[in-house]
Amino acid sequence: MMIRIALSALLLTAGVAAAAEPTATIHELNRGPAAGETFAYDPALVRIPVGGSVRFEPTDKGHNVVPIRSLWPAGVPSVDVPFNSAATLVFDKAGVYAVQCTPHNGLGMVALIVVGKADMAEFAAKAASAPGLAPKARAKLGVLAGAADRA
Ligand SMILES: [Cu+2]
Repeated sequence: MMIRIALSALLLTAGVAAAAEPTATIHELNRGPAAGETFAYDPALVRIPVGGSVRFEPTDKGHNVVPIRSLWPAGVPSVDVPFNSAATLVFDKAGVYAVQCTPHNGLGMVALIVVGKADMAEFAAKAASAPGLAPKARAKLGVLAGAADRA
């Protein structure tokens, strides 16, 4: 499945997915890359150019990918990668895209996709005050935003 995230349209373009290599791949894991970490996207931070793509790989079962709506660029349609499904998302608009796993966001299962040039300080401030975020999710987003800022 390939989902193209555009300013005004969400297109299913499965034919393209077969042909094009994704710019980055994020694995959905029960055990994170860090010692003792559970339920994580790996890597949890990717930077891609505008028009780049991210493949979500259900390496372990029981995870999905949905936007954190308060931390999603304005005007960009929502995405929803169903449980246990591989999907490639194409990002056509610069910005910072925060996603989470529905059952595990409270455990900090979130990821950031930074597309093109982005103001990470502005994003970090938004993440610090965004409503409805679980403490671990908010903390992880802050760490990821800091890492992106230094990259
Ligand atoms: Cu999960």
